[in-house]
Amino acid sequence: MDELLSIRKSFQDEIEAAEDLTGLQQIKIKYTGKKGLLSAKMKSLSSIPPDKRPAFGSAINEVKNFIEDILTQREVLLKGKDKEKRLQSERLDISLPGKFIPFGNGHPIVQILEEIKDIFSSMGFDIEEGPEIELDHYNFEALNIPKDHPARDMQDTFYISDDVVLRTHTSPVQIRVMEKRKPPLQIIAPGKVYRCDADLSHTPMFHQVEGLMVDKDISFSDLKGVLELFIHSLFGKDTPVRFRPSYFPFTEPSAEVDIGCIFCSGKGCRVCKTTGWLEILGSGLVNPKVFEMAGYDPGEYSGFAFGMGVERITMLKYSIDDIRLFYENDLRFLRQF
Ligand code: 2NM
Repeated sequence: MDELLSIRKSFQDEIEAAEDLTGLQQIKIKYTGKKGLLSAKMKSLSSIPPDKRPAFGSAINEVKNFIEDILTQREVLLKGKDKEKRLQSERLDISLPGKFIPFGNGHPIVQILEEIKDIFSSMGFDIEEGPEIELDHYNFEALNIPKDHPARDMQDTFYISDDVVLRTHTSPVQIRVMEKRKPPLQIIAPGKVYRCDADLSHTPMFHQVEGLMVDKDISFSDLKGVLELFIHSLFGKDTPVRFRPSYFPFTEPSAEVDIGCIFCSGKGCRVCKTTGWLEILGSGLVNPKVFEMAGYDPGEYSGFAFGMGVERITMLKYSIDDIRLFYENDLRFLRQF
């Protein structure tokens, strides 16, 4: 009985000292294992007098139950502490700022170009492209631009050779499409064009979008409807639009299209030179001579065409006063769009 008490006492001391699950496991084996202290006590039952066996047996069982209860309690406690320790050491600091990934954006000219293309695509226009190095024939001759026209001067056009130029507009794309396809035709030709000119509002390379619609019975009212819808999509549906008579060799009649000045709402300011209007594109009904040269019968077909400068439209839309800002690659400028 004394030995049983001292087993119980030493167990209590050891269990107090056990700091982890490994220590606990060793204690468990030492006391309750097959070759442990309590098993040894059970075996010793046979060597004591039979009349004392029941009392001694139940005393052993009591100590055994006590030890097993404490072991279970301790195990639960240490497992909890263990988990807590792992959670602490594996903890992620989600309050740390993330790695900065710089966002890019399209160049402002590209953004407006895409916006213009989207508007005309939604009206059913196909997008056509062509060469930037162009034959004099497609750039001038087929557009009814006469030999003595100022645009054909060395001063205004980049010549590669006598009959090869950097295109000065994207109209040659439209001539090439007319040669290949029969009407009905509804296309726009966006892209880079080149003119020998440089100041606050001109760069030697700039972007244009030209458009062409050809079918039986296309009239000036079709031109007005398409361009008004385009302008209202790009500048807002309350923007005033006016058509002003003009002249181009490739259209007859021709009209310049103005919008009410977006800076002074038409009252007159420095930007619109007190007129209250801003010119944003040129247009007209395709000259029958142009159709003839492209192989279309002007008696059967009619059409309208138009052209605009993307830089000019972007400058108006964002109040930019110097076209060269687009091509200096200054990120302080480009990041604003
Ligand atoms: C403009 C103004 C008016 C135009 C004409 C043609 C073609 F190929 F059909 F003859 N393409 N683009 C045109 C007409 C361009 O730009 C200010």
